[in-house]
Amino acid sequence: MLEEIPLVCGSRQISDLETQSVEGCGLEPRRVGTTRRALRGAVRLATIAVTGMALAVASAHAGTKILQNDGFTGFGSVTCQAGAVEGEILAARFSADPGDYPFTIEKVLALVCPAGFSGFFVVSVWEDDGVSLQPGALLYSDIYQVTGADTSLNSIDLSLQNIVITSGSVRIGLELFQNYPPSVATDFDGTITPSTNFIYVPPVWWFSENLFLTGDWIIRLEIQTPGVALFADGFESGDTTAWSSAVP
Ligand SMILES: [Ca+2]
Repeated sequence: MLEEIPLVCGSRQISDLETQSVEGCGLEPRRVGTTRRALRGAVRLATIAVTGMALAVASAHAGTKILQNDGFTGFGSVTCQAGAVEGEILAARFSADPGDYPFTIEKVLALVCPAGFSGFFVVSVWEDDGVSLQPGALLYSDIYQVTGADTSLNSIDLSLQNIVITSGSVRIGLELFQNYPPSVATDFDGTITPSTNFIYVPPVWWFSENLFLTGDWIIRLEIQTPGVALFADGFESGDTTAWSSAVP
């Protein structure tokens, strides 16, 4: 069972664009003897992007969108889910607008907490039917080192993995590779989107609300959509044959 510890997050205005580097490059995971596929490769490092400003910049790019279930604005309180233990997966599923398909997964963003605590998450991407507790086919999985921060999101770059979603939903999971800390925060806006947030407590998937969580995971997905090619003047087409020079 997860216990909730209130965490004051973003108590100062997030306006500096300073990027924090992740410490511990090249550290080996502490657990030995595992046969996980993820451990055979190098541990990847999540970068830390500044909340708010960084997301605003990202969403301004043509064809790039942020999918999220949480309502965290970058200011105020969140809840750090401190009861999570090794092997549990904190997960969320996302759907895009019809016009956004097919989309490519660019980044997974997550509010890792508490600040200053480093650890390892196995980041997984599954197909998802948008309804079931069980995810669909596993599309990607690898291990990343993360560091908690209360003014920024960890950013996991999957843009080179060529993960394309042609329809339906996608599920993102962050599996703890050690007991808390660190963990992932949920929002504190008093709402939880039903049947969208998950906790996998081996061997069972749960909807978060059925384990008495009351906030959405602050896990987000940056996607590259087909978008619409725009000319510099903002028009979608360069065909001006139907135009008239006559003043109406
Ligand atoms: Ca919420």
